[in-house]
Amino acid sequence: MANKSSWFLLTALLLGAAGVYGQLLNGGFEDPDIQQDNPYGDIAAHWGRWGNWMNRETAWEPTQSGTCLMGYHHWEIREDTSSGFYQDVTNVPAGSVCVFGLFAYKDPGTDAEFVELRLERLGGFHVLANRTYLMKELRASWQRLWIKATNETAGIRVLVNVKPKELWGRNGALKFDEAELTVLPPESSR
Ligand SMILES: [Ca+2]
Repeated sequence: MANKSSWFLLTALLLGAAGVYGQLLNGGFEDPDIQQDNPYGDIAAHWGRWGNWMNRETAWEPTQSGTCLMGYHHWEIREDTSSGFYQDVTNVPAGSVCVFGLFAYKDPGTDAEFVELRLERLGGFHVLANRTYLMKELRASWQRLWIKATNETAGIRVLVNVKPKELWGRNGALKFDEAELTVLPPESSR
């Protein structure tokens, strides 16, 4: 009985901690960036992006939440370079177990190479863990993708990278929504 009580207490502490650390901002892509001089609203607030045709969309359906999502216009891509989006999260103690997940939806016929989820050191360019999903692993319905890593230094970057089909004649689109980061801090930080 004591063990059971301890387990409940530990779970409560972890769940509480998960709420305190590492919250992603605008994980559902509902808010546009209004800092930059961009009248289209295709940049999501609190998210960085690179490459072409990775846009916040307000009229694509279905969404997983709200009325907006991040849409990859694979059929529009004219080069073989990747596109993606990322967010730096500062309030994550070093040594935390971090789980980054988001929902993905593959339009029928989409023939991109892959979707890659990454956790990187805060500020990027040092990969802690990555996971690649091929198109055959994705469905024309919302499914949750995820990646887990322990950060070596404080903070973390969550990142989604999409590689288009290598050859000309690209089809389809990918939708992303409801990004979420769960952080379990090390016992020493408590
Ligand atoms: Ca949304």
